[in-house]
Amino acid sequence: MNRTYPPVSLIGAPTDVGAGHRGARLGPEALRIAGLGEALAARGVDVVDRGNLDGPRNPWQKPVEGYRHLPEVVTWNRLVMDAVGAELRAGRMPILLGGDHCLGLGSITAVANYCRETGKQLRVLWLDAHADFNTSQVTPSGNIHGMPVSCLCGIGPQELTTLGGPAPAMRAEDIRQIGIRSVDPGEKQLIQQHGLDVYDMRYIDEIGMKRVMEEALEGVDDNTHLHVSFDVDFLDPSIAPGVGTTVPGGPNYREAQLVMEMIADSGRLASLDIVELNPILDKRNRTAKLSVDLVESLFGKSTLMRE
Ligand code: 4U7
Ligand code: MN
Ligand code: MN
Ligand code: MN
Repeated sequence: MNRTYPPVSLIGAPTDVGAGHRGARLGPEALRIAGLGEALAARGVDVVDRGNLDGPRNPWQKPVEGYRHLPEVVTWNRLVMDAVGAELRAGRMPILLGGDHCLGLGSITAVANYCRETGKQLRVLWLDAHADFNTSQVTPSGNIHGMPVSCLCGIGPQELTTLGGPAPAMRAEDIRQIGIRSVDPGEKQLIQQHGLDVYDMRYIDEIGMKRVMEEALEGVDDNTHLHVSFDVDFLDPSIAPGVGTTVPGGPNYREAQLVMEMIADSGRLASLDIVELNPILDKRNRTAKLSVDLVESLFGKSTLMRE
């Protein structure tokens, strides 16, 4: 399939304020060194690297009332929301290089507002081992990278739920979560209560990744803005060791490739987050290189010519 892609902007957000390990702040550099920009350019994509956003450092403190580093997380997400929104309005596809997954909040809030302005339908694919649907009441860690999806749905501290305006950024039915295999007890109840569409590993094992992706992409059409939030811990830790929160039993290399290829085939990819890569825990930048490889598939790389 020969598809042309809109121009892409890489935006680095070197954070780990939302995480329980330090090191994800080095993610943007590791992705650059693994050749992300060059790989996209080699696929004929017009790509510009905007460099890194500059936000507060990680004060490395304990949670306060169920949140760790809430003020820093708010500031970073405002910066990300503004940067992502500016690229979208300039007709460019933002690729957010995290950084920890708390940034999904700012990124998707910007995307959701852009969809409102342009009348597009939002569909988020959340590729992750975790559902990231915790609240301050049920979180076992206080780490806000476990809360972006609930905040996007309007559940969470006011500073985060109203980042982009008074209404919640999205509805539970706008998101499909794929690869999930670690959900905390209170989080499980919330997911059920809000009716999130979760394709967990058991479901993937039972019906296979091809059908899972067909279901996740169902209803995606010309008017859809497809946002992919790729938490690298989605991948099985045997192929992706460079993350702070590994969970065994994830998608293997072939399943992950298929996910990306089927998203590419939809032709609707319009924005992307690559988050939670922790180079400190990686082996010879292997997880970063694999991420670049998967992004190439997202941008249409395939073994043979396909119709
Ligand atoms: B990630 C966790 F308890 N659920 O809330 C939590 F298992 O963005 C992990 O998906 C969250 O990597 C992981 O702390 C957040 C934990
Ligand atoms: Mn995540
Ligand atoms: Mn995760
Ligand atoms: Mn993680």
